[in-house]
Amino acid sequence: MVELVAVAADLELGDVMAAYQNIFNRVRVHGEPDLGVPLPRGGYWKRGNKTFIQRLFGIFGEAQVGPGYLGTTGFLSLVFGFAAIEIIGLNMWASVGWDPVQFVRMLPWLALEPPGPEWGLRIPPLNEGGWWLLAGFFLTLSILLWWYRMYRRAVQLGMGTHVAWAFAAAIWLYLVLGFIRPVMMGSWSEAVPFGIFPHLDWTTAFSLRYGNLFYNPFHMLSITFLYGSTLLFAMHGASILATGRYGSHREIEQIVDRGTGAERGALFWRWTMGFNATFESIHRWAWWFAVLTPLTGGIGILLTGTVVDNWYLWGMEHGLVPPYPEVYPDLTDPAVAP
Ligand code: 07D
Repeated sequence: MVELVAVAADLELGDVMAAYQNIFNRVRVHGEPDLGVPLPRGGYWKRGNKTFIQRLFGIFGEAQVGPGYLGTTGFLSLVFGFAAIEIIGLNMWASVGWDPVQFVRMLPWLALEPPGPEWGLRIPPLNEGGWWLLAGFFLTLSILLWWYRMYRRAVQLGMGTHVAWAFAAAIWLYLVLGFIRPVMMGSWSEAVPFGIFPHLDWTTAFSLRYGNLFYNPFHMLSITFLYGSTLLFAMHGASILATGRYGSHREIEQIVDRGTGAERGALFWRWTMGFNATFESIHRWAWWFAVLTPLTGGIGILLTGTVVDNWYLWGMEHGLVPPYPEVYPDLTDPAVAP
């Protein structure tokens, strides 16, 4: 086929290959919808077979939408997620006297706060933090069910469970912030409120209260992996796009051919930085950097207030931070101040 095109256009075969484009095809081929690989039926729900073609999606990704699979855990996860959002939303709406205009105007500032410190780990009345507990419970159930659904879907497809474990790393940080650390501190009031700006305010207040999170080595590590993830993503995305003209995204041919996109990409990085990840290992780099962001972050949050009360003073003690110059009066730990 390629040879025919080359002859017709009076071009060398190499020119045609080099001009290979993977996005800007003039012809869009529509075949039968792809329902996925045949698998033994696993689960109570029937596999969906509804699909449709959305041209716009085809520009960014796969044009075929569906078939989806909801399943029992997916369904229950949506139900509990909806219950959580409902509780959060209605509490916020109640807080502006059920005025729909104020609800929309003030939404970024509205909050559903956890119980006050006087309640410790006890269950307070609904309007004193009980709703927060209930919403948190439903949200956590929803997230855990969604995790199980991801895990099960991967197993059913005979895939590895890497996506589920990466999601688990994020859930770890979520649980540390909203459940594990508050339990260790003996108070729900330590947890994060629901709300757009309120949760950001909580973040700043947390950092200030515990002596500046920048001096927490696990916050440093988490930032390193977060920024590292974006760097790796950019390098990998750029490498594939830059070698797409040699078909580098068609992975299997890359293993057996010389002079392929993959080989050029690898050589490019050896030329420019002396070392290259392989086209397999780059995905392990990416996965680990992403997963280590919330994993190290969760450790940092867990240590705060439990093991270390003031990261600035901790930093001074361990030679990380220079003390303030003599011009300032002696610094007292705000936590032990009267
Ligand atoms: C949050 C957890 C998993 C989320 C899940 C999703 C739903 C949706 C929907 C209800 C992301 C569940 C939710 C399904 C429900 C509805 C509608 C993952 C999360 C499972 N920081 N900082 C980090 C930087 C400062 C502070 C991490 C940078 C200040 C606190 C990251 C800077 C202060 C905490 C990071 C900076 C401060 C963090 C987050 C710069 C005050 C954390 C990693 C340049 C503002 C968290 C150890 C992540 C953490 C965290 C980056 C500055 C406070 C690396 C770049 C000094 C309190 N900060 N930070 O993946 O882990 O989050 O800290 O200034 O708790 Mg920080």
